[in-house]
Amino acid sequence: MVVLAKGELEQIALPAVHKTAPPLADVPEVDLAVAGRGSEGRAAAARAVAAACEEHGFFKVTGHGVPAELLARVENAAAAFFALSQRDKEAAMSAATPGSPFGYASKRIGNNGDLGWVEYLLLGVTAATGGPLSVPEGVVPSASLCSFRDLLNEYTEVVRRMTCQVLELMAEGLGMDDRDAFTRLVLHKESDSMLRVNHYPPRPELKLLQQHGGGGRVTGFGEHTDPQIISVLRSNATSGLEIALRDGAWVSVPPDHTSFFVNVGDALQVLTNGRFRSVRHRVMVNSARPRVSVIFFGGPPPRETLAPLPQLVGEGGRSRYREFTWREYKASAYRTKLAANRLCHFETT
Ligand code: GA4
Repeated sequence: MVVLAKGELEQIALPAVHKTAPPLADVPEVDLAVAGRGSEGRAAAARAVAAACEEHGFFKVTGHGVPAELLARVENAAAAFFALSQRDKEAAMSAATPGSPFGYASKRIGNNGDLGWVEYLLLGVTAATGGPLSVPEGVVPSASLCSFRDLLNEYTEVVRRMTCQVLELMAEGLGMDDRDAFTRLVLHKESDSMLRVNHYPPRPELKLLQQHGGGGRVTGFGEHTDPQIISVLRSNATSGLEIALRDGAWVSVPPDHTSFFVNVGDALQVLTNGRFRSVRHRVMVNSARPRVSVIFFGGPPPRETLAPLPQLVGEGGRSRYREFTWREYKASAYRTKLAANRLCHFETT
């Protein structure tokens, strides 16, 4: 643990990681433009998606068609939001969407004492909660915040569509007859999907610690798997994301602000009976540059029953997970610490 900063909320011991993670040399890549060009391109893309989900639970998406201009607008609006005073951010977003855990928060992650060098916005983006922001009077110009929320809504709709293309490729890559088995859950009007905007401020003093051979690495967001079906992340050009390989070794993911990165979540590991791997990942703080990331989490409706899909268990095959609802899984996940293995409580014996 290292204590890095002064000030009331900042006098917290942040989890430190000492070993530098080497870069992942061959990040699996799927080009959606190629997938759109004829049946051979599509079949190849579907195979590549499935292979990446089996090996890492992680891959990069290029040729996604999301306009660079939209990505830049979201990045700039997020930077402008996080540049507001602490008081303004807290006040402006406390009413973002009623009910925990939505809104603005700093350093505290979840409800069970996890801390990270990060501030973030967490928004429900289901049909029911994706409404406009309510801004307390006299805090910040309401027009700018409302347009920020509008922009995030616009971004969400575009990314949700792209996410569904990826989910279809996953189903095809698994050889499923029902190509919509995953998209149906994320497109459902009660789908429990979320958008997260993270800001990891730089820590210039880490450079000095590193030069003196000390543990100059601070955790922005501690290691965890995502509970949902799929997470689709886009960040600025600052490094920080790391994933754990099958053997538990950590590797860093070279940033690419023109692409998206996809994580398999716990729910998809269950639906595929463990064939796809929910990837353990974390974010380390950069010493020189702020990192801003925006993540769309595609989740099922709360009442949806999750269990390995029969076609993926096969006749006479063993189901590795018992049946449960997304509501049940989410409640259980929110009672855990970030690094916990959440799925083990749902495994069959
Ligand atoms: C990880 C994925 C999403 O960011 C998130 C996170 C949530 C939170 O930040 O409040 C959790 C975390 C995430 C997993 C376990 C619980 C819940 C923090 C935590 C300790 C919004 C989500 O759905 O699960």
